[in-house]
Amino acid sequence: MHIDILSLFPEVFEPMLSTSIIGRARDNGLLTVACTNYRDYTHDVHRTVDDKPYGGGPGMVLKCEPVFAAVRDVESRAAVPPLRILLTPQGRRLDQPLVKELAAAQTLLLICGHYEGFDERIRLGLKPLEVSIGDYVLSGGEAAAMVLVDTVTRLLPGALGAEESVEEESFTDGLLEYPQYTRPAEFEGMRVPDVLVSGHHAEVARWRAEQRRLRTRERRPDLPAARQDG
Ligand code: 9D3
Repeated sequence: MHIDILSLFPEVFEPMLSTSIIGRARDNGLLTVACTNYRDYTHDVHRTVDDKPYGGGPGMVLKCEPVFAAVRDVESRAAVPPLRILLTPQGRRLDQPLVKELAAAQTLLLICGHYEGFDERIRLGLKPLEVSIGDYVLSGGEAAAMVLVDTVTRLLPGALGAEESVEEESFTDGLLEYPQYTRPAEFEGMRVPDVLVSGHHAEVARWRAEQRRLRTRERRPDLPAARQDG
């Protein structure tokens, strides 16, 4: 997969893109990422990317010209037309089914704003899929784009090692994880449950399955998996 990210702060992505699973996916050639600054597509001396809203009101609005120019330039160099994604609080909420849809694309183009809104003609002219990562206010689309890249990368074939893949399986059954412990067997008066220390594999499995059901019902009654009887 190839991902282009357009942003006023392209430098914020590099550390997370070079670390852990995303870094390894890039090293292994499963993923390429390119970050581009809208400011490189301005022509005035102040390199203006935003302006006051028509009709008045607070804040600034991201201008059409640098966004369209950046999108067109990046796409002109792409092998296939990318799936255009606008990161916005008004978008479709990102969840694992949407992540799966996005992971099926060959190329993604992520369009980030910062502080300000987008000129509406960016939506009208570029017809992007609009995506939100949840109902809270971010300072910009960059953190949301990073979340999207992370979640999509995990689904690329070969991105996860064998051990990590098992984890992936257990989340897609819709239940929360069971509690985990490592040594020491007692820490500040808190003991590891006897069943885990027992070495009784069938009982460990039963305890973990039970803990997952209890946790899901207690913490996430909204999840479909919480409604299963038993
Ligand atoms: C408080 C400002 N709001 C009223 C003018 C509008 C607003 C504009 C831009 C609110 C947040 C932002 C910046 N957020 C994003 O660009 C963003 C976002 C988010 O804030 N929450 C969840 N998902 C996303 S995706 C992009």
